[in-house]
Amino acid sequence: MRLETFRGPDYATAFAFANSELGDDAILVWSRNIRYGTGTGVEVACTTSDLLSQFRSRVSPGTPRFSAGTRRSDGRPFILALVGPTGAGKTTTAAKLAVHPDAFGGLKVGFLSLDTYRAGAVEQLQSYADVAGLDFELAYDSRDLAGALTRLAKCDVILVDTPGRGPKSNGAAWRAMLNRLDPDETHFVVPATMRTDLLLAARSDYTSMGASHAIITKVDEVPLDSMVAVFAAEVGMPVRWVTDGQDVPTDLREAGPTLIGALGTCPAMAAA
Ligand SMILES: Nc1nc2c(ncn2[C@@H]2O[C@H](COP(=O)(O)OP(=O)(O)OP(=O)(O)O)[C@@H](O)[C@H]2O)c(=O)[nH]1
Ligand SMILES: [Mg+2]
Repeated sequence: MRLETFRGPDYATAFAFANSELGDDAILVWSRNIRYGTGTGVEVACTTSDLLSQFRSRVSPGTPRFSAGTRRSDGRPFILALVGPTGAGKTTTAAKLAVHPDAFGGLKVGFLSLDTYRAGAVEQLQSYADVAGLDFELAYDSRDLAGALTRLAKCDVILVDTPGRGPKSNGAAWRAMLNRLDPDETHFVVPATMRTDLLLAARSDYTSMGASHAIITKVDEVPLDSMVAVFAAEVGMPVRWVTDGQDVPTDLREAGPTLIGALGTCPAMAAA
């Protein structure tokens, strides 16, 4: 969603600028008071109804419908991989997705960890698996994959956890494994606190690895929901879930209600 900002000494003037630039269907997303000249003024961020509906559909991509025993035509479980920068929340989010009722809770979920690099990474996911009574497999290289998939074959969904290393770092082995797994969905896990320039660079790296969706984490660390919505617009990928805290599994939400609700939807002219 492209956002344009307009400034003026008052709302009427700022909205007049918005309407002349974006047309009569300019929609207010957020506004704030600013210094303007020697006094005070307002800044409004607006978009158009077309771009807003694109945003709405992007943050409501629909949950893939699974039922126990549902399989792809080749009989394989649905495979969802989590990729993203170090500390973004991949492992914690995998644990949430496995048991949260708004995600895969109720289905038979197994974990496959490709993160054999960081000390403690295996134990972190294994402990969630133990608590929830879920199958857990580990793969050090591509030769381990066939056995791991066989042992997880009775699962409906396999959640794949990966190391926090971008394509630029030395991680050819796990990227080769991810390629070999050919996940049904690969989610770019990205904290809402990330700087926009770094977000854009990371997004490009991870989409080149096959990321098809994004999960926005740490939205609880951003003061305003509207800022998260603007961040989601910058991410520019389908977003099915956001996370808003460290508690497993409770701090996971469907993205649509959180992000759409955060946007103002009043026509700029009407608000003026
Ligand atoms: N505030 C907040 N913290 C979170 C959230 N999700 C995860 N965390 C915390 O972020 C830290 C890193 O989480 P991990 O799940 O280990 O992140 P990771 O991406 O797996 O990290 P690496 O495997 O080292 O790359 C932990 O302290 C989590 O509790 C969230 O939604 N909000
Ligand atoms: Mg991790």
